[in-house]
Amino acid sequence: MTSTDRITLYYSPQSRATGTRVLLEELGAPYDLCVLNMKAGEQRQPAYLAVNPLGKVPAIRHGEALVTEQVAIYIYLADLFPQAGLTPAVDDIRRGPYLRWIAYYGSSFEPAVIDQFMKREPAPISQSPYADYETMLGALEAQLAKGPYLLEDRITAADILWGVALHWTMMFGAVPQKDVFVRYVERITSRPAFQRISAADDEMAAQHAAAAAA
Ligand SMILES: N[C@@H](CCC(=O)N[C@@H](CS)C(=O)NCC(=O)O)C(=O)O
Repeated sequence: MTSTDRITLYYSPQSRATGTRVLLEELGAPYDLCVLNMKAGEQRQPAYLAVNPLGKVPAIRHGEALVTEQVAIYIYLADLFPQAGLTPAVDDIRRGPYLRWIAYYGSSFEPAVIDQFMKREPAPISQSPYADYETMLGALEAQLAKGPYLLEDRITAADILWGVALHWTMMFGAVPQKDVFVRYVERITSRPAFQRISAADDEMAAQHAAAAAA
């Protein structure tokens, strides 16, 4: 499989798939969308459950390879287009920290944010995958304070993941609008790729809402 083979992104606007589309644009990757109207429940239909049994987006297909889970998708795509410069090479000293912060998103940040948003009692610290919400967020804040990016001077795919994620989690009030997060999000969302996809998402989301209501 090569980077010239087109990628299919299973997509729904204003969802966790948005960041993957932004990444594809940043990478200059050739891709097509397979759009699901989640407002109409298409993600729970058998056709899509055959792609991702969880009924969640994003998912990508690249030739025979089907990849679900944002963490895997970001690593896969950024490695596929090394010329875009968004991934440290395997022998780069920054590779470890890069993988660390991408994995941190899925393993620690997401479960913590959902518990926080749902006002759920977290598991005791020794059993929780993320210690506790404040510690989890504090470690991220300390890293971002070194700025301007997660790996300090160099933007990577990890920043697209985190910039987009902090954008929506702050919007929903699941993450506090601390200066360091606000400035970081602004750095990512002001980029042309995010601006383009955000505008396209607004339009697509309005069409989906109208179609679901009809
Ligand atoms: N663990 C998955 C979670 C993806 C996820 O939660 N996607 C949401 C979109 S924001 C979804 O597809 N929700 C549709 C549903 O469950 O009905 C990942 O990181 O890719």
